Amino acid sequence: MGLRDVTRTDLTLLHAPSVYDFRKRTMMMGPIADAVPSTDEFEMYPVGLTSIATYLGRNHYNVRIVNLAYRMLRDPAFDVVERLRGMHSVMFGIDLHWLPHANGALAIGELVKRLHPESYVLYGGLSSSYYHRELIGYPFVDFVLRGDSTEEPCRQLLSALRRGAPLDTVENLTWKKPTGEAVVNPLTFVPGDIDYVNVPDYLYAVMTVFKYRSLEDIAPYARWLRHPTTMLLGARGCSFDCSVCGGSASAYREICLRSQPAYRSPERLVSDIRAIRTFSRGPIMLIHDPRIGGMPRAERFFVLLKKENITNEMVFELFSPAGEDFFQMVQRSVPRWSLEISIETPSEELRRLDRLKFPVPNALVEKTISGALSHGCNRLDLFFMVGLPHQTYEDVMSVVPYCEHLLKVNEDGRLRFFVSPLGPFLDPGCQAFEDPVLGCRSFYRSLEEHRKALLLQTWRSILSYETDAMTRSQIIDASYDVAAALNELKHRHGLIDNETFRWVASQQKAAKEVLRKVEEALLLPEGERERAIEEIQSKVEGAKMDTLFSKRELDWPSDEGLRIGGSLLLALARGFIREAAYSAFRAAGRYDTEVYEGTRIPMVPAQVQRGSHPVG
Ligand code: B12
Ligand code: SF4
Repeated sequence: MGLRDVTRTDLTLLHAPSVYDFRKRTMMMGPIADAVPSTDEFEMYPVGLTSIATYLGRNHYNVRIVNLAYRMLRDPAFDVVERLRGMHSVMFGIDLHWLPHANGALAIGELVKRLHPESYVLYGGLSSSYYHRELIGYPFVDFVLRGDSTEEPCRQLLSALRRGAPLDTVENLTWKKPTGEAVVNPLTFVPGDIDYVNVPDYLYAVMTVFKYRSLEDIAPYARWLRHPTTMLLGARGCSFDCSVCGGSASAYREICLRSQPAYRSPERLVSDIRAIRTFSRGPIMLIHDPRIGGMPRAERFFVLLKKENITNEMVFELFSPAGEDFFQMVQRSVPRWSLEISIETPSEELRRLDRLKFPVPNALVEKTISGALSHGCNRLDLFFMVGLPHQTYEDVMSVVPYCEHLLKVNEDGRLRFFVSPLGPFLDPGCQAFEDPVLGCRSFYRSLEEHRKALLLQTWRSILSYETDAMTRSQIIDASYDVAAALNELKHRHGLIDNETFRWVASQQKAAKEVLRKVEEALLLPEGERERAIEEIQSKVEGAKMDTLFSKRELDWPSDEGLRIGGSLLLALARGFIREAAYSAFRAAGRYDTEVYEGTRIPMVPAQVQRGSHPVG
């Protein structure tokens, strides 16, 4: 043991862009990322990378996160190969959580193995868990860690590798023997709650900015420094079962063997807020409806919130109607709060057929909206979706008169509307992917098919499914048409200014035009095709953003930015002392001191878990 052990990186976690060579390719992916903070390269990494890093740190492993996607977006000259060549790590972990990373995540893994054949390559995340058997078949993949909670299995894996111990006791691990034979260890690490770890661990992220003197490696998405929205993870898993969601109760049952969500306790959520407040005045969003873990948990959370006197704007989601009592409780607890509600469609019948949130009459949806606004809700964002099973073009367009109807009684500008298509892929593991009877036909099933699809250059070809009511072309037309009509409605009612209205309208026009031109160019003979594509390349880049609505419309009213003050400096000082102690323990060869001892709720008996996966 010695200096080498102190400085050695045990695990480097890499976040890849959606498509590896996106900077060289002409791609018209469509408005797949309009409703999220990222660009269409999905540069945001899963929050769980911070919890893996922090948990392993507590066990004295040296871990680093590198957001390659963000780096590549920010700097056109950023040389991925050279950067990776210069990194040395016992293991490289790559997240393949969101399937739209199928191309980039696999390409980065292949590259890492080529540059560092002596290092191990590990994958994890929801999509990795779903496709673990297929994934382990790629020659450059050594390990896949399955499930929604991999901090402890990751520790077990590093520990076994360090000691040269057998791998068959590492929980949730898919691996291969030297002969190439795949081994699927049981998925037994399914913790009952998520209090055992800091997730997300923003202070870890801030600390590493100083430790590695690099903000780019850890920045979550391109606009974050100006609009630092942070999130609280209320649960892993969900109690709802929307048929098009790969994070639904049934999908988690299949993929993660989780019988019920793992909640974060109100106490831990409030301590997460305290940590966030050391560096941010910006909005804090709680992922999942605060009520999904039951009313007592929600009530406790709001009681604790009240005691904290939080000045940041709090943003909550609702999955079902709420009444007076609930809104009074929220109003009493926080001075500034907003809501996000995704009813997906104004059609009550579709919500019921597609097993979506708000499976109730519209009257109850409307009562919930008015209730929230009359109890001080700062802003209420209402989301709709295009491309649902059984949803016709007319159903999609009915969003516009419905929004107009809602504006008649909520006209002070706090109610906002957003519509976006489901895509680019139907989530593997969701009911609509697994069972075509529910109204979706998937063009791509395997991981490899999705990887290749991402190279097809246009939204029409990349979109992985059609429904019993709309073809891919109809989904595209409906998306642009409804967005154009909604843009006009918002302008007419003063919800957006002239500049935003004109910008979005011109972006919509440009996007449709460019999509048509790229498709025409792709039909040309070789030689001519490349020339034609090159000519439109700059237009493609310009027509990628804000084609349904402007990303600025999603910014919260009290978007106040970062804060550097005494409490942050104190937290950093504590962090550095902790880091120094971890290094000393590493030098002394002391690892694995804080192993998990919580309760677990395994879903099914071990013999069924082995190889139980539906695909691969
Ligand atoms: C919160 C959330 C978001 C947040 C992201 C927050 C974040 N940075 O993580 C926002 C709103 C930004 C978002 C965006 C998107 N999302 Co989303 N999201 C969710 C949601 C509601 C919860 C996710 C969650 O609970 N995570 C917690 C756990 C599971 O993950 P974690 O703690 O981050 O990581 C643990 C494990 O996943 C694993 N792991 C993850 N990465 C790695 C890497 C390695 C090496 C290892 C070992 C392990 C590992 O270990 C971690 C620690 O234990 C789910 C729905 C659901 N109920 O799951 C959808 C969900 C995950 N999202 C989904 C999708 C499709 C998207 C988008 C692509 C949508 C779009 N077209 O814009 C974008 C992608 C954004 C991007 N990359 O830039 C799908 C994914 C389906 C699939 N298999 O591809 C889901 C399942 C449902 C849905 N349709 O919304 N999302
Ligand atoms: S879309 Fe439905 S199933 Fe998926 S996380 Fe949201 S409420 Fe849960």
